[in-house]
Amino acid sequence: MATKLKNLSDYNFDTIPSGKNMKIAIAVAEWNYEITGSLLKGTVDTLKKHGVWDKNIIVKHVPGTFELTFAASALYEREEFDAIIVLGCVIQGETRHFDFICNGVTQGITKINNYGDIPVIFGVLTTEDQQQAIDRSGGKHGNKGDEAAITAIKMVDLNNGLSSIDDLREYV
Ligand code: DLZ
Repeated sequence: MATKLKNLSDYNFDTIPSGKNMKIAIAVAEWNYEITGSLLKGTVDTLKKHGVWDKNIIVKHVPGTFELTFAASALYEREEFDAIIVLGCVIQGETRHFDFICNGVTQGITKINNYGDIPVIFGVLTTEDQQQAIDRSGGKHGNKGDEAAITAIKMVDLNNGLSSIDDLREYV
């Protein structure tokens, strides 16, 4: 029996912390822009829906998903943002390029996350075909951009809480 896929945009609004005062940078790949443009729209709309101010959402475009690591590192170095979201879409082709780009970006973004300073949220679709990407960028499986926005807000809230020793007690 096929497993029912979770709609990426299904969540309980009331359980999400307010994004007021959060400053979020988004790096988005231009490759497959019919998909990544929809991811970007979902991300920005959802951030705003949860209180992140327009002026605190910064968007930077890069040529392809492989360049997202550089963009995230450069944005991280600015020390201005509470979180960075990277958005891309890699679709399986006939060559091994898919594997190299996917490995490159996942390892690159993981490395920045290992610093434990600010969260970098992985909003990259890695699909077998165009239809799977359409289904996950505003189609029948929701929009991974929504999910990236919610994850960013939750992680910033977590990170802010960790600066207080009282909040740390919850974890021991
Ligand atoms: C070259 C390439 C290929 C074949 N496929 C994709 C893709 O599906 N999604 C994507 O975002 N980018 C792709 N690219 C471009 C690479 O990410 C990168 O921009 C180039 O290799 C230059 O570094």
